[in-house]
Amino acid sequence: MTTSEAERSAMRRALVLAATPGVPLGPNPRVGCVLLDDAGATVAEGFHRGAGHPHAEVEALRAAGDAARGTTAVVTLEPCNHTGRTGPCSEALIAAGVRRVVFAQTDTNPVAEGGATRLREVGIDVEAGLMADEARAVNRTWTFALEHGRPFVTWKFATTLDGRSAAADGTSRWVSSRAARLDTHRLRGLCDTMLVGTHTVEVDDPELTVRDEVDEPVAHQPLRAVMGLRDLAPDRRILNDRAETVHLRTRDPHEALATLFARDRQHVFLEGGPTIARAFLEAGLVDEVVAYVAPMLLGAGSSAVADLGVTTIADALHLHVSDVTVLQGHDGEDTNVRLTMTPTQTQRSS
Ligand code: AOF
Ligand code: ZN
Repeated sequence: MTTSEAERSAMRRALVLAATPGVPLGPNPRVGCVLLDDAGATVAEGFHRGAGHPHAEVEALRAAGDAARGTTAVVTLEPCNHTGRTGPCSEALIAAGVRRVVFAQTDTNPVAEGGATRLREVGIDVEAGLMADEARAVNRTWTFALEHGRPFVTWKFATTLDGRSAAADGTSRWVSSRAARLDTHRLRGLCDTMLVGTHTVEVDDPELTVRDEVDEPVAHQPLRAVMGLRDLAPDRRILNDRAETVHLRTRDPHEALATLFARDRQHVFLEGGPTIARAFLEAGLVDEVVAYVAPMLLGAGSSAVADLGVTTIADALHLHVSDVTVLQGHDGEDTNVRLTMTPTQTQRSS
C-alpha cells in the first residue's frame, strides 16, 4: 500500500501534536499520533505529555475506544516494543485491532526498538520513514544523544567586537546587553544541563539558573553541572537550592559528557570560560556555537577561547553560520548580535 494524501496530512498533524507547547523537556521524545478510518477521516489523536505519561499511541487508542478497530495509526516515531515506564505500544496497537501503521522516525533506542518488526509479525501493514526528517527535527537533541551516545553540546559565549570575554582585570559584567542576557536565559531553558568549570564558579560565582523577564527563576530548572578537580567553596551561588547541581570531578570533556549521558542528559549548554571551551573544541565535542557579540572594544583581556595552537590562517577552525539575529538595544542599551553556528570541520581528537 502506498501513502495516501490523508496519511500525509495526518502526519503533518501528528508532528504538530508532538510539538505541543508545555510538555516538560526530556528525557523522553515528543511524539504525536493520529488514527484514521478507511475514508481517511480522523478518528482520534494523541500526544506524549512527558516521561511517565502514556505514549502518544496509547493516548490516541484511549481516545478512540472501540473505534480504533480497523484504523490506520499515523505516528511520528516507530511504536515502542518494550515495557518501560509504560507498556509496549506495539502490543496496544495489536490489541486494539489497528490495521495499518505509518510512522516517521525509526526508533533506534535499544530498549524500545523492534516495534515495526513485531507489528509486521502479526500481519499489520507497516510503512516507515514518512516525513522522518521533520520528526527527527522535533526531537533534535534526543535523536542526537541516542545516535552518538552522548549529549548534544551547545557552546555559548558573549564577546566584544574584538573577541574578548573579559577585561584585563578579569571583569566581565556586562559584556552583553540585557536583551542578550534574557535571550540566553531562554536558550538555557531549552537545554537540560548547563555546564561550567570550577574556575568560572570561583571567579564569576554564577547562579546558573533560568530566570524570566523580572529575574525570577522559572519552575523547571536544568541541571547545573560543574567540571574540574578543585573543590567548590560552600558559599558559591551555584550550590543554592534553586536547582540541582552536580560536580563532575574531571577535566576530560569525554568523561564529563559520559557521566551526564548516564544521567539521561541530552543537551548541554556549555557556558564555561576559555579553557573549558578549548577543551571541548579540541576534543571535537562542540556541536553548535551561539555567540553574542557586543559593539564594544577592549583591546586587551581574555578571549572567548584559549590558545588553540593555530599559528597560521590556514589552520583556523571554521564555522558555518545558520542564523544571525539582531537583539535591538532599548533605553540606551547596546544592540547585540547573536550568531548561531556549527563547526564545519572535526577538530583533532584528544
Ligand atoms: C515516549 N513517548 O509517545 C513514545 C515513546 O520511558 P518510557 O518507558 O516511557 O519509554 C521511552 C521510550 O519509548 C522512548 O525513548 C522511545 O524510544 C519509545 N517511544 N516514548 O516517551 C511516546 N512513542
Ligand atoms: Zn510506546
